Amino acid sequence: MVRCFSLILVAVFIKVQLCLQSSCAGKQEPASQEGAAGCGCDKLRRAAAGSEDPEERASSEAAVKYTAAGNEATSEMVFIPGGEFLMGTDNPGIPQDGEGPQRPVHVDSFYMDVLEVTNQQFQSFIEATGYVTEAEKFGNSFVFEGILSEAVKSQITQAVAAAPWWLPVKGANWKHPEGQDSNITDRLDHPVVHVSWADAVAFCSWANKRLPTEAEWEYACRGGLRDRLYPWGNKLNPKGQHYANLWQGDFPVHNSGEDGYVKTSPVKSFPANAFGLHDTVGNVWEWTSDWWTVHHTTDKQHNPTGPPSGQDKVKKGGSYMCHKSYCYRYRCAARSQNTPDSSASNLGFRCVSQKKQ
Ligand SMILES: [Ca+2]
Ligand SMILES: [Ca+2]
Repeated sequence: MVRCFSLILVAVFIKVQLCLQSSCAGKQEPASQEGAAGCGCDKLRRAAAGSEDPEERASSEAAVKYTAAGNEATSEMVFIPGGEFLMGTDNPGIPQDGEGPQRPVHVDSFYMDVLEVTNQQFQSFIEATGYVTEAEKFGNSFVFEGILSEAVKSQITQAVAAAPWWLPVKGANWKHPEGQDSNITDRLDHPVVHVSWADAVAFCSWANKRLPTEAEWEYACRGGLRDRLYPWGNKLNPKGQHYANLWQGDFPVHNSGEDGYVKTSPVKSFPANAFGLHDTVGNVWEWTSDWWTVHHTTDKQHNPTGPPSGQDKVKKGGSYMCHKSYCYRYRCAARSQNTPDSSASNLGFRCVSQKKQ
């Protein structure tokens, strides 16, 4: 395999910009920035994208084609009682991600999917609507090298400097997560991956739901706990138990799978938080509706929705690829971003609604 050591790699349809900034993990909890090699999943970009407004595209497609609700196919929801919380942190693990400052935010009550949207649910959506995802239109998506077959890897001639574990794989999409020689038949209860922001919006619209704002997602993640790192508290593994599907071992070369999974896990494999939500942190990253910014006011906000426009959308929660040495982002206050047309093997979503579905 030939690896192209340049900052920007142009594949047939893809341009990848690397996460070379020291934007990833520190080794000392919670605020060190040393050893920040870059996890590489926050700058996956498609060169052919950007000619349309993704928000406009997603909402118009959803409005025209996907108004029929498929409620039976979508996740159970739980009531999230509104209230005020402290969003972000004054002790950021990754300051350049805009985790701080800590600020008072009020969110109204809403309902949230208990689980990440699964392959089964996404399949129902596709069958009902004929929707074609962006990864299918582009003909490729990003896959973590460690989960690819040797056959697929042997066909790839380019990768990314400093993050060579991300490979653009021809034919990778939601139903072929590791390329054409893979399928989802044995993981229908796993979270769907390789969905772009617009794909996620289309699914939620079809289900008469929507993506959560970043504030709603973080409020829900915290489960009513104040100023804690994780949805369950401050200890990563209380009493030696794993509470999320993360990476154990030496990233990116060895995943011990100590938590039981080296790739995605079936949703609900780990304990719920106090609101009844599973896998908020870990398993797959989750899209939110907000545009990305690292600048936040400390004035109290009510139902903030983020900047009116931007280049990237906010994603929350980290994934099964997150290890403290590279991507200490499996905390409620942590955040990252991708262009709206990005898709990858560790990025999914869940939906929310003002009304019970
Ligand atoms: Ca794991
Ligand atoms: Ca998650």
